[in-house]
Formats: sequence, structure tokens, C-alpha cells
Amino acid sequence: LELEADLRLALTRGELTVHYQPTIDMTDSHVAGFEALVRWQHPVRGLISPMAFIPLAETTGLIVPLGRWVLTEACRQAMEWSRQTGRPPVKMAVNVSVRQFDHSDLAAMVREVLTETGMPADRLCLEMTESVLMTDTEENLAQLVRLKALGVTLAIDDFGTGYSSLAYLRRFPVDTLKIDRSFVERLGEQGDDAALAGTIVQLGQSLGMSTVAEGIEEYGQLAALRAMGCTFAQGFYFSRPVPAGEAGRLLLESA
Ligand code: G
Ligand code: G
Ligand code: MN
Ligand code: NA
Repeated sequence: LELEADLRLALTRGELTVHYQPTIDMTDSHVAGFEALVRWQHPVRGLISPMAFIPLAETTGLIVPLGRWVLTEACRQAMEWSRQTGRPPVKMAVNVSVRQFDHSDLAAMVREVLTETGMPADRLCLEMTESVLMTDTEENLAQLVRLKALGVTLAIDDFGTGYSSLAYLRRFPVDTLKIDRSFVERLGEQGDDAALAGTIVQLGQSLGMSTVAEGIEEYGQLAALRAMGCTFAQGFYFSRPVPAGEAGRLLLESA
């Protein structure tokens, strides 16, 4: 309860911050984009992981203003890097909770933020879990269609951990599958696990979707996924999520 009141204030006090983790193009290893990941710099408790406060934000509805803040900050940052480098804005992926579908007109919010920041829609990717495809299907489908109409791209996060049906996947306007790190973690070990990652890559290919392997920590995992034809890679092997200053340097070095 104390944390809830604190979280409410955190938004207004500027205690939230965004870290950025690069996504790497498998073909030439350049930085293809970043995923924005929120953190809370609590005045007493220090840096708090989103795992500790996103669920609270979801149950209290604070996820709506928090989600808007993260999206605005990530787009603003992409535009600032673009001005600094003279290059087009980097591709930016932002996590969206299923609760943001329930409690707000997500497409209207995204359109406003794109206008406010000047971020081109096609540079923004929204990541959501399979639960968006599984609950309130018709209403969520309508929201996704409105989001696609803006020109943003859509990714399914932690793919393979839910149980969305293949029929839903075909019906929903999804561009990218992010292979959950549990499938990447066990690559190289005995058993079915390599087969599962490979199956998701092939599923993506047959549906015309790109694939991002999450949680790559070792070269062997990278090599295996590259051989499978996975499009993008993300994980501690390349970089942890880092503050904006460091992410900007990664972007410059990768040019
Ligand atoms: O940053 P980290 O890897 O610790 O993230 C932990 C979890 O918090 C992940 O599941 C991630 O998707 C989620 N998360 C991080 N930032 C955001 C955000 O801005 N919005 C939402 N909804 N989830 C986020
Ligand atoms: O659910 P989502 O994919 O948004 O979660 C991102 C989370 O995964 C963040 O907490 C991030 O810190 C974490 N993460 C990113 N790369 C790696 C990795 O290589 N290994 C592990 N263990 N976690 C990772
Ligand atoms: Mn994510
Ligand atoms: Na994920």
C-alpha cells in the first residue's frame, strides 16, 4: 500500500527512468533497434525492477499514465538520437500491458504521443504478450487494427509461453514474434529445446513475421539461432539494458 502511494508520486516526481537494450540484426550484427525498459529510482529503496512494480501498476490502473510516460520518453529519446546523429530515428520497441487495452483507447494515446514527439510511426514497435490475443478477442483485435492503421509494428513478447492458437496468430496483424528466453536458454542442451526455438522461427517465416531471439547469453546460442534463420537477437551477450547515455554510444559505435 505504501508502495502504491509511492508509485503514484514517482510519476510526478520524475523518479521513473528508461533503460534501453539493443536488438541486433543477425545478418550483419549492427544495432537494429532498442527495447525500452522502465526502472524506478526510488529515493529510499534504490533502483526497483519493473517486475516489482508493473504488476502493482496493472492492478491499480497506474499502468495507463505510466505506459504513456514510458512511450513518450522512449520516442523522445529516439528523436534526440536522430537529431544528434543526423540519421533516421532508430527503431524503438515499447512494452504494452494487456491492461492498457482494457482501460484506455490505446491507439488514440499512441497517436497523440507520436504527434507530440514527432516520432515516425513506422519506427515504433509495440510489444505485448499472447494474453492480448487470448482475452476480449474482438475488442483487442479492433484495437490492434487501429494501431496498425497508425503505421506502428506489433510484436508478441515471450512467445511460446502462452497458448494463443495459430488461428488467432493468423487473424491478428502481428509483425514479429519474440522467442521467449526459456527456449534460448536451453539451446545446446539435450532434448527438444532446439527443436522448439527452430519451430518458432519457421512459424514466423511461414506467417511472414520476423523473429527476435530473447535472452542470448552465449555465442553458441547466437550461432544456433542464426543457423535457424532467426532475424534479430537480443540478450546479455550483446548488452544488458543500459541508461540512455550508454545506449546512445552503442548506437554510434554500430554505425
Ligand atoms: O527490464 P527487465 O528486463 O527487468 O523487465 C522485467 C519485466 O518488466 C519484463 O517482462 C518487461 O516486459 C516488463 N517491463 C519493462 N518495462 C515495461 C514497461 O514500460 N511497460 C510494461 N508493461 N512492462 C514493462
Ligand atoms: O518480458 P520482456 O522480454 O520484456 O523482458 C525483458 C527482461 O529480460 C528484462 O528484465 C531484461 O533485463 C531481461 N533480459 C534481457 N536479456 C537477458 C538475458 O540475456 N538473460 C537474462 N537472464 N535476462 C535478460
Ligand atoms: Mn519485452
Ligand atoms: Na520477453
